[in-house]
Amino acid sequence: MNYNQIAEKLDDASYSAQAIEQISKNRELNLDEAYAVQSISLGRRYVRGEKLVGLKLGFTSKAKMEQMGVHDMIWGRLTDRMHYENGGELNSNKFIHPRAEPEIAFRIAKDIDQIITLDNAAEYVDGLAVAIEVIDSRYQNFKFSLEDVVADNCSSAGFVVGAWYPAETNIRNIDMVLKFDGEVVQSGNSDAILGDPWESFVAAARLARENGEQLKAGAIILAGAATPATYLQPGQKVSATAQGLGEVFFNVV
Ligand code: OOG
Ligand code: MG
Repeated sequence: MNYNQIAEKLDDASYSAQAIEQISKNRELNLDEAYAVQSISLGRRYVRGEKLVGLKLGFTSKAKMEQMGVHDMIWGRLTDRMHYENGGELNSNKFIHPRAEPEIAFRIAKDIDQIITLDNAAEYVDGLAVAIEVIDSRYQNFKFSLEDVVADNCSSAGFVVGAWYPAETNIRNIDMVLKFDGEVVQSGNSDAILGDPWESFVAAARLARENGEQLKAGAIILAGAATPATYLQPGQKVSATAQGLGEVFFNVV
C-alpha cells in the first residue's frame, strides 16, 4: 500500500465508523511517513468541505503514555466536523469505540508570526477553557504503535470546549476531573501535562511552524489529556471540570 491508499483506508474507517487492522501489521511506516499519511487523510476531509480549526497534542502526560503503551508526544489536526457544542449531543453511531478525556483548550488571539516561548505565549492566547476530547482509534481494539496512531490523526474524533476564560487565568497545578452521570471516572492535575499545560501550547506552536501549518487567530489547541481516557456509552452525561475553568459537558445518544 502506498501513502494514498493507507490514508484512504483510515479516512474510510473514520467516515464509516468501521475499525481496521493496524497498518503496522502489514506495512512498516516511520514517523515521518506516518505524518505524511495523516496529512493526506486530512486532505480528503478538506475535499469534503471540512475546515481545519486547530491542533491537538497527544501523549503529553505519563498517564496517557502508560495507558496506551507509547513513549512520545504526537500531534494531530482538528476540523470543524469534530467540534461539538457544550451541552450538546454526541451520536455514538458515528464512532467506533469512543473514549473521553479531560483537556485544557487554548484559543489563539492573533496569527502566530514568531517563535513562541513560555515568555511570549500569553500574548497569542485570548482564551483558556476546560474541554473534553473524544478519541476514537480507527484500529481494532483501540491498539496501535506510535506510527499507527499518528497516521490515524492521533485518534482525533471530537471535542467540546467550555466557556472561555482570560489568558491570565491560572491553569498550572489545577485539578481536572472527568465525570459520567456525575460520578468521577478520572481525576488528575494539569501539572501532569508536560509539567505545565503552557508547555503544550509552546510545543504546538513549534510543531505547527515546523510542519507548515499556520496557526491563525481563533484556532484551538488541545494540550493533551492529564488522565487516561474512558470508554463512552449511549445514555451517559459526560462532563469535565478544571479548577477555575468551570465545567463542560455533552450527552451521549
Ligand atoms: C491517542 C490520542 C492521545 C492525548 O490527549 O494524549 C491524546 C490515543 O490515546 O488514542 O489525545
Ligand atoms: Mg487528547
